[in-house]
Amino acid sequence: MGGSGRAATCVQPERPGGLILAPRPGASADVTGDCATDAADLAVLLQDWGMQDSPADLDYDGVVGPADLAWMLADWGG
Ligand SMILES: [Ca+2]
Repeated sequence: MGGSGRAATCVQPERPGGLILAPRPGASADVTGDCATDAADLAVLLQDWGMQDSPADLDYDGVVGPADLAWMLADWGG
């Protein structure tokens, strides 16, 4: 296995270079890359709350906040 820790069947799209305000259609809230949106992803989101340049910035507005939490909860278990 490589150093990424991500399964080959769970490839996340590349993050764009700039900020995108619109949500990603059909995007997963799987922050940890384990192909499931669960407590581990929530832990990362809460740890990075208010931070910039975090993988938990699911809506790409530049900061981890309530919209990202809502996104994650909507994708919970997915
Ligand atoms: Ca965000």
